[in-house]
Amino acid sequence: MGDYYPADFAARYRAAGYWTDETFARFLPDAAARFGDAEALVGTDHAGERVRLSYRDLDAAAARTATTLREAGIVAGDRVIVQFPNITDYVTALFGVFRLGAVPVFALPAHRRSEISHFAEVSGAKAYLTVGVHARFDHRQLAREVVRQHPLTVLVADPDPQEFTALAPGREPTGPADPDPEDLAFLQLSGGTTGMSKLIPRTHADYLYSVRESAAICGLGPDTRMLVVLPAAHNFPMSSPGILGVLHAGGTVVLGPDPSPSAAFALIESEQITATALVPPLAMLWLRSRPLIDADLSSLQVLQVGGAKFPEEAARRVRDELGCSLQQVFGMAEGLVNYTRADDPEELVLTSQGRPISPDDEVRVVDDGGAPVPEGEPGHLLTRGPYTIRGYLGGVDAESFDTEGFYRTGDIVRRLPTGHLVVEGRAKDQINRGGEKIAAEEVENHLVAHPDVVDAALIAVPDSLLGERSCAVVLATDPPTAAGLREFLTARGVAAYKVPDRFEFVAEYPTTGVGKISRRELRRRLGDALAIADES
Ligand code: OOB
Repeated sequence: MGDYYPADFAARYRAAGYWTDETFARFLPDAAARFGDAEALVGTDHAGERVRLSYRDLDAAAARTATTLREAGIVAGDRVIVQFPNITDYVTALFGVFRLGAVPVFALPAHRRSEISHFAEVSGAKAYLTVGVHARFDHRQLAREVVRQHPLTVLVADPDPQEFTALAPGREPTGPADPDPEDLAFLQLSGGTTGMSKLIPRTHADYLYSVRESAAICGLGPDTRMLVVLPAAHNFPMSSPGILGVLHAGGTVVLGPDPSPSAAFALIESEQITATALVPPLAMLWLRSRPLIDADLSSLQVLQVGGAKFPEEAARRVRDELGCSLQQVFGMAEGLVNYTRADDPEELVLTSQGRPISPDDEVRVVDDGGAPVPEGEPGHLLTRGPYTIRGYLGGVDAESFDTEGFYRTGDIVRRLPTGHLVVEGRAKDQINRGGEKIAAEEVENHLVAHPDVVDAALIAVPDSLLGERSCAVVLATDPPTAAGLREFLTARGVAAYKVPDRFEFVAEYPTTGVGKISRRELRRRLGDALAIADES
């Protein structure tokens, strides 16, 4: 059994019925037994072919993919990096890995050599599952670069896997493994604040509890038809309630490769979609585009928005302009997920980010010194509970967890008397670029590797569409150009969304009392500069 939670807490979560014997190895076999011929998954495969799979078909495809993985040498407990766009091969590969009792490491399609190599190193991954070409980028070339440093077995969902193994269903099925429900099920990625992003160990029992409860809170059932346009491996579309919630409840997952309004609206109409999840910039784009696109969206009952703060003005437009209700979702890959509920008063749905899933989610809102703030006042959000991690992979760090095991989210929130949370800001050194998280230090480390860069600070600047964009404030001897630095970062294999949106070159930094770079002062100065630029 894994030691992911203290024994007394684990016993309590079991006794409360939160943690059960269910595991991801048996997830699809169980769903196939319950839902058989019902439609489970709709989408396109790696070849662009339209695919419709029943629960039975999907389970069979995963069972045969597991055979391919097994023949490639993957066994229970192995870590396997999984990097896919929103295609049906992702789901069969993922459940193939689960079936073997192997442990997926979830990469995003945007990740490049820097990130994939890092995941390989810290997870000790044995294999890497990916596609051939996606969005004009050849993942086989990426794999080739990664395996130079890390000896990974690479399987590629493409008829031409080149020197790698083809990821396709094998001839025979492989039966499900029998992992311990309290053991590691997969590794999720943290948005990160320091260095490279840390890996988040989630267990079968803790995660499946959040999946089941999320599905119940969101009222999912066999009639649910959910469109997934956000990157499918992110925690929000994966489990809040996402792909896993829908498949647990017997509904249909429709994978959309393209979140643009024209593509998504067409799918909503043709697939009779009832629910979908977006980050705020996409929700705002959908709102703006609604009058311009002729599509029948009447099947859509609920739009979930999360990953970053949804501006209230936009929230107020959802019902009238998209003709569906809004659900706000405030979650984190480390655990805690909050939802506004269907029967919440409208004002709470529009102005809060919801309340926790579980009655045993412990929430503390504290001041800088760690003392609780009065109810309704902003403070640091700390949390502990039946599906929130107690430490990252590789051990507890005192910065992220307090002595009682509470996770320091880095978010500043207010808690209302109803238990709903309102996100007011952030204390962590992270940029939230429309839901995509960028750890300032990670990008700064890449920048200071440039021979002309003395020091660098990455800060968030407000943006009307993305909420925030990133700006690198660079101290350099012989200032390189912004274009030169962008190229430098790209050549280092950094994902495009982490490359700063703008660069400012300075001769010195404002410092704090203790001599650290004052990001607040940088933001203020930059804010002034931007305001002046806007006026001119
Ligand atoms: C989700 O997960 P992560 O791990 O990518 O990012 C978590 C962080 C939170 O700590 C917070 O800073 C921010 O993203 N965040 C929000 C938010 N939802 C997430 N900030 C303001 N308002 C919101 N509604 O982003 C995630 C995981 C599961 C479900 C939904 C989102």
